[in-house]
Amino acid sequence: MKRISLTRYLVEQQRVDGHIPGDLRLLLEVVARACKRISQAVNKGDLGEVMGTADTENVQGEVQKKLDIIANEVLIEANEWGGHLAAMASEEMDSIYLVPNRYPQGEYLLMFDPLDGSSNIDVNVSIGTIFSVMKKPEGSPGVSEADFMQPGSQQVAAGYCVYGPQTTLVLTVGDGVAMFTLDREQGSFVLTKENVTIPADTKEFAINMSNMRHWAPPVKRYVDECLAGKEGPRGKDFNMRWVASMVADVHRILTRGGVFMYPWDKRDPDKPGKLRLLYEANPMGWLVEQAGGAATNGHGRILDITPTKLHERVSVILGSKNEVERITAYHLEAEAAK
Ligand code: P6P
Repeated sequence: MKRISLTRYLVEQQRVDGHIPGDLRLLLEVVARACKRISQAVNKGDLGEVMGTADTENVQGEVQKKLDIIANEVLIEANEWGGHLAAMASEEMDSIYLVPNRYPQGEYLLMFDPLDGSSNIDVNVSIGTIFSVMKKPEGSPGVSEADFMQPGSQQVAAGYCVYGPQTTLVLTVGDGVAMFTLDREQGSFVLTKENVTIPADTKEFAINMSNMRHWAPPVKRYVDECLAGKEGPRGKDFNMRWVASMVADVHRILTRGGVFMYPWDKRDPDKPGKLRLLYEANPMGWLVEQAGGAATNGHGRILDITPTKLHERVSVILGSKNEVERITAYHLEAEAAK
């Protein structure tokens, strides 16, 4: 493949396809540069005094890793002065971050999980940054949390950067999914895959099996059928994977298919799920849809959900279209039977 940089890909999306305005292109280049810096910090490991936990908790009540805080600060500092953003929201911050008055205000809202999967940091397993971009609603005076309460279908860009054996940025601006691998010698992201497609069928599912006794019946039914293998109703054997890092699990699904589930379970019945809608499920859901897959909460399309709060959680079932549709059908059958 001819070596096309992320910058050239975005310029072509702007100039040739008229797909993205210049401001959005510049914003995405800033996010990519921030991911490069996060990758450098992550890759230092114990050599960089960035490992281990900070003595703080985030809004989710989770103990923050030092790298969670570093990644959050890198994204804030890289983006606040550029003039493309009205505000940012992060898993690591209770409320939205308004662009300081000393900088020009822009029209975009940037949401991110600065370092997802951080329980894997200390054991050297892939982690990543997830980001989502929307436009601030027209005409709304100033900017507030209410401006972020838009369904995921309103995203104008979404992606993640996985810090694994390679550092790879995966991006959609609504024209399919492209993957860019970081060339450390050049210091630039190089296009290595485009028009990424998820096979509609799969033999691989991803779920944390230790929660089996807490699942709703439709999820249990689906997983039991997978475990029954070729002798069971599915007539084929399945494989299971669970990295406990959504970025790594979704990257595998974009690369070779599969289905990822973090469903509601009865451990915390009032919570719709563990994962967050604005900066995990929405960006990953759009990427998967753009690659021909599907993403639901078991009842309906994730990207159709209008959030009511910044850190809203959601049940997530995404990946190979035929499998997601099967699991969703089991949920709808169970509801109809009530
Ligand atoms: P569990 C990471 O903490 C995360 O938010 C996702 O990246 C991942 O898929 C999930 O939680 C793992 O959760 O309960 O298996 O540790």
